[in-house]
Amino acid sequence: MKKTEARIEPYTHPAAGWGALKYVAINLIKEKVTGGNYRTLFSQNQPDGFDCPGCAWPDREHASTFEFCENGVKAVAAEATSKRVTPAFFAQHTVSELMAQSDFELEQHGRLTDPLLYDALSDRYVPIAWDDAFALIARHLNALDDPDHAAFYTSGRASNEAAFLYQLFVRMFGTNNFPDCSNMCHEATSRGLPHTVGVGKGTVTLDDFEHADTLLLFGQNPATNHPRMLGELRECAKRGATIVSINPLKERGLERFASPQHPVEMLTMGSTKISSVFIRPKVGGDFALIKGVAKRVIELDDAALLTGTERVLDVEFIAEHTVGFDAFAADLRAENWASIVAESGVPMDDILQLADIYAKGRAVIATWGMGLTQHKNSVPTVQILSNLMMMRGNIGRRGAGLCPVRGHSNVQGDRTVGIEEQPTQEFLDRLGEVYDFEPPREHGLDVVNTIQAMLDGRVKVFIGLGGNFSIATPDTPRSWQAMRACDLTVHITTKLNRSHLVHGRDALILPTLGRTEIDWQRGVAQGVSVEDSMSMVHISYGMNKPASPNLLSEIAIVAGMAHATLGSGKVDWLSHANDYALIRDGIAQVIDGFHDYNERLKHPGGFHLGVASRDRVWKTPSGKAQFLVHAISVDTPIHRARAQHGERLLTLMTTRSHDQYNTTIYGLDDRYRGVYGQRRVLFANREDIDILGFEPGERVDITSVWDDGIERRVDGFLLVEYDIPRGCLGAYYPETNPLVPLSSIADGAGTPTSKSIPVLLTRALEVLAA
Ligand SMILES: Nc1nc2c(c(=O)[nH]1)N[C@H]1C(S)=C(S)[C@@H](COP(=O)(O)OP(=O)(O)OC[C@H]3O[C@@H](n4cnc5c(=O)[nH]c(N)nc54)[C@H](O)[C@@H]3O)O[C@H]1N2
Ligand SMILES: Nc1nc2c(c(=O)[nH]1)N[C@H]1C(S)=C(S)[C@@H](COP(=O)(O)OP(=O)(O)OC[C@H]3O[C@@H](n4cnc5c(=O)[nH]c(N)nc54)[C@H](O)[C@@H]3O)O[C@H]1N2
Ligand SMILES: [Mo]
Repeated sequence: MKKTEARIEPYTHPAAGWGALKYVAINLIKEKVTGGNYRTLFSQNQPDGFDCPGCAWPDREHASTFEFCENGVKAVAAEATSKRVTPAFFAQHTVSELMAQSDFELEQHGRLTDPLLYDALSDRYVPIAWDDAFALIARHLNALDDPDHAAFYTSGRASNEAAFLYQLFVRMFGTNNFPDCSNMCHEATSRGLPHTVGVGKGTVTLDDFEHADTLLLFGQNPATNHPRMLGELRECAKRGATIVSINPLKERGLERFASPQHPVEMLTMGSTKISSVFIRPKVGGDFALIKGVAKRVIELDDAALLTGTERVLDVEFIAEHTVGFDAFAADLRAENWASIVAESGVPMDDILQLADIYAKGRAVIATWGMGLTQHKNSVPTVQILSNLMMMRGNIGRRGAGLCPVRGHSNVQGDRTVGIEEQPTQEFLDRLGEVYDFEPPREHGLDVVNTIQAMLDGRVKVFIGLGGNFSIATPDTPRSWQAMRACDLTVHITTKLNRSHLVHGRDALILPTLGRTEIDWQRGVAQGVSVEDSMSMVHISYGMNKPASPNLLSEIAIVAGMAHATLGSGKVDWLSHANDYALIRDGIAQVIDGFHDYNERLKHPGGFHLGVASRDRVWKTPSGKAQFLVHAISVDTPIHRARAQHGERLLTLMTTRSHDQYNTTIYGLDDRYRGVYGQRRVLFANREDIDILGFEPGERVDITSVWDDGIERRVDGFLLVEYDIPRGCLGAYYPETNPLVPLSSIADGAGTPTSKSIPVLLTRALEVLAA
């Protein structure tokens, strides 16, 4: 994408609409997508096309109308680019030279074409034959004293088949060390929900959106991150449903939306109002806010009892399906309003308004994203939200339910098929029986613990199935030190990224097919399957010619590593790579819900995997949904830092711009927030800017406040006056990852607290020096 001039210019149009189409066009031209590949855009999310690699939002039956979405088009264009990073490119550039390029520049070089080995003498990557690469991996793995000295990362684009084969290989090798991107993402959901409703997944499907009358959207920016969700919200708004956005920022895309699927709306420059109410907690204030809403629901129910009007609580649901309600209600009654207001940052009137909306709703859906999951108290927050929904029986009923909105297109599926560092004994038993081996029983390492183990010399080999580990992770200097301490780092990848440059003593880049590409095995085009955010499983077939004849599929790479490391005595790895149906047969035997997997994938749109809580079957120890009691925490690192530094201490949340996909930087604009041509910006409230004695437009350095004596700072951020609550700041990830301390994690989930970083600002050193 051409760089735009750096400027700040508030955006005044509806989200999507013409703006989106113009951007889409620019993108396609930028990527110089070759003629034939345009058709891929029209096969996206179609019954016989490929699953969009953009996000995990589901599609309507993989329906007849082409679901046009800017996010998907960018993801597809990025994969279908005609630019190539060949061995000749690496002959021209040393790794040190490439390190000086930005993530945006690295992304622009295009698709990797050949397997590569790092050569320390010349500081360059040089070509290596596939078999030699597999042999090198096997040599390193088999030389370890203990299989736990290796870690196997997964990013959420890997298909069910690739992920299942990968975890089988790794467990046969002997470890449960499966750090994955969910550890940094929706882990609070996956770890928190099982304790209340028994399953760590959402309970709704798209059909429920047709019947909901109230939608509560917590901590999400769908116009950028899940644009197809806006289409669904537009329908809800048109029907008259009440949509509330609960977010410190008033995200533009949640105000008005012009649907690209509806030409009339586009032609008339019309748009649909999405959210009618904006509730704006301070960053990290959701737990207290939801507790306040729940407390108010009890008060409203008390009043109803007195006046003899309809109860606000769903007493039947509570009696039949839940345990722990009395303790929960007693705790809510005892909670004081002053602390709810102070800790949520939401005025009392707004809390009452939200409670009223919730109490009036006959069918309520609660959705949530990273705004809830990347804080220290994220597990209690997800749990109290689930409890709030249980108070009125809003789970397992038409038009109502829990809707965590996942990120990567198959992040949910990867967990389902075994990418899990804390597997259940039941899963391991089944896996061991079906494949005739004794799986490792000890729990493995998540992302943060993997980095710590590398720093301590306990993990020496890192293998990454996709992703960009060294820059997506927190505490960048520590993460880099960790990667560089490894004996071997391996990346299975489509495009060049930072992690390839921050490498171990030996290092391999293994280029793979993207999801848009035809995957030929022995003359038969193979499909792979994925599970979306609403537990629908469907098949995906690539359409494009592979970016290079020397690419292997992820499955073939996993099979190659496994065959070289373990031999094919127990599992015939290579025949699994020749016919993916065999892998699906294995999944069907090991994991519930996948019976007749190959057959059921033939159904257009696939099948629903089944989620017990959706059917009001509670897989908890008591067999009931559980109300859980948690206090509002008033002694967090942020509270302690504020006690020390007073009003100068601010809470930073790190988020996505419109022109990035996680660590992949497509461009330098964030148009709905009015930012162009730059990324090092810091959104701040005007009063805070004034109190600190700065001016908007000045450059500042950001330092985190942590108790381990390590200085964590990033420099030269442009201060932008923004409509954000007092005491809060916003900036983009991954530039701000050096500020997130490795040990700052969500209790009970291990998620880096990338939306709750205590920081101080100082005038930029570069400015002071000038
Ligand atoms: N184009 C694009 N699409 C993507 C991605 C991408 O990078 N680019 N990433 C994918 C992935 S992996 C994921 S996980 C999803 C992420 O999608 P989202 O969950 O939307 O993630 P973010 O953009 O990080 O942050 C979301 C929102 O949280 C709000 N927020 C911050 N702190 C708080 C808080 O304390 N409380 C509340 N209530 N809100 C808060 C922010 O203002 C922001 O609007 O998107 C997926 N889709
Ligand atoms: N500060 C801060 N940090 C965060 C977050 C935040 O909000 N703030 N968000 C967190 C979240 S939600 C997530 S999910 C993680 C993301 O962490 P990751 O999943 O590790 O990162 P991505 O940027 O999605 O990975 C992009 C890379 O994947 C590779 N790739 C793309 N497509 C394919 C494919 O089909 N196959 C293979 N093998 N490789 C492919 C490309 O090389 C590309 O460079 O970051 C987390 N980090
Ligand atoms: Mo994510």
